[in-house]
Amino acid sequence: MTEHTRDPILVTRPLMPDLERLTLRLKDVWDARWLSNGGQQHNSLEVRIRDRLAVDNVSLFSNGTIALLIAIQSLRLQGEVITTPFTFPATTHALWWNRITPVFADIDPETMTLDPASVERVITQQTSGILGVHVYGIPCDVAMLDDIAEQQGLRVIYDAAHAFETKIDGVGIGNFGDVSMFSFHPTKLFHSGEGGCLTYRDPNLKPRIDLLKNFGIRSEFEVIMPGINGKMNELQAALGHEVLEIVDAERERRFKIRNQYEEELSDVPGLTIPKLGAGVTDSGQYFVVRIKASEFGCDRDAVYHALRSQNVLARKYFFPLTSDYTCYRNLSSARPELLPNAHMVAGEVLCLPYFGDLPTDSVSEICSIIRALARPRTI
Ligand code: T4K
Repeated sequence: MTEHTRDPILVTRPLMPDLERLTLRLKDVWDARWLSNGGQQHNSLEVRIRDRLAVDNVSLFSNGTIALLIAIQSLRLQGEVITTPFTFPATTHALWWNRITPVFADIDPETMTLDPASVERVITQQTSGILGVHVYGIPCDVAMLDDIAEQQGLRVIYDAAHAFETKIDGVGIGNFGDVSMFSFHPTKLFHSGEGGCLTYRDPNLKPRIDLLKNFGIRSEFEVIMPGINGKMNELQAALGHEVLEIVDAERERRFKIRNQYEEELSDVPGLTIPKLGAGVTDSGQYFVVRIKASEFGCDRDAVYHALRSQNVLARKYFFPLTSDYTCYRNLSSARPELLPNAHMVAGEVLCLPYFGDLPTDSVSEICSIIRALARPRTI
């Protein structure tokens, strides 16, 4: 094993708010002696998140995955739901835990999100909904997907785990589809230790969603549906409040890093940096590159290993595809020949270290390692 002289450079580091400020806030929690079940920190954070995401309705959760499970329950989806295989396991698992068969559709080769034409091809009598993912904060083709859903009488859920700051023409990404889920895991730009939320336009969903995350309890002696425990507690919410104070500054720092990466990697043949569509606001969540082996000179895995040998822990989000997991690969929609773009993209992507504290020297070092592997540019 190689001995490294310095600490690993991780793909991300969580935002750590000022400890004294957090302690002051926690003093309020201690004084109230109220730790969960809709406390003051939770309730006030819910309002702040609603304003921040510029949406009409929000429910906070203990993590993003349980929020997604409940989003599916809240819309009473059943049978089959069409989804992308290019995602984190939670997206597909959330369907399975609801006894729904995931039906994989292919992705668009540029945006890496669900391809609406592919979605249309796999709609059947059993289809009840579409579950898209705004992967890396890049929005799905929400206009097309919402349109298909309306025509076919389907519901739409967006996994917006990576998309806290994403907007389309100034409209918060949580306003599309029926329900959107955001993750507040520490690896996310905005976090609450663990946590997440659902956003939705229909205010009538709020009572149902909030009951579902609290065991279905309506009053002391009344349980009206089989709910679960998905509540965000006061310690999470207190942390979330303080992280919210420093999110804007973090985004600015990340954008400087993005600019440096873009400058230092701009002329590498076979390496592309995905571009956002017109009017789309950058979520600041990930910095991803795509390696086309035939032009670059070696494949994505070679780059991954070269970085690793120098203690740079870039990540292959999202390889393998969820359709290739042993639990899903026998589904008829999981056949690789049906998902050519997803397979191509999963073989090309690499998330490079991306967080505000990442020193400029480290960015340069990472870029040098990558450039040294690339085929020399022919003039
Ligand atoms: N949908 C999508 C599309 C998602 O990407 C996710 C989560 C979800 C749904 C589910 O939302 P949650 O239920 O998680 O709220 C990480 C995160 O755990 C996961 O939340 C995230 N997506 C996924 C993309 O990344 P891993 O398995 O890569 O985590 P891990 O432990 O390898 O950490 C990643 C890096 O972050 C490491 O380099 C270490 C660093 N790190 C991590 C933690 C937890 C820190 O520096 N400090 C920390 O506290 O999944």
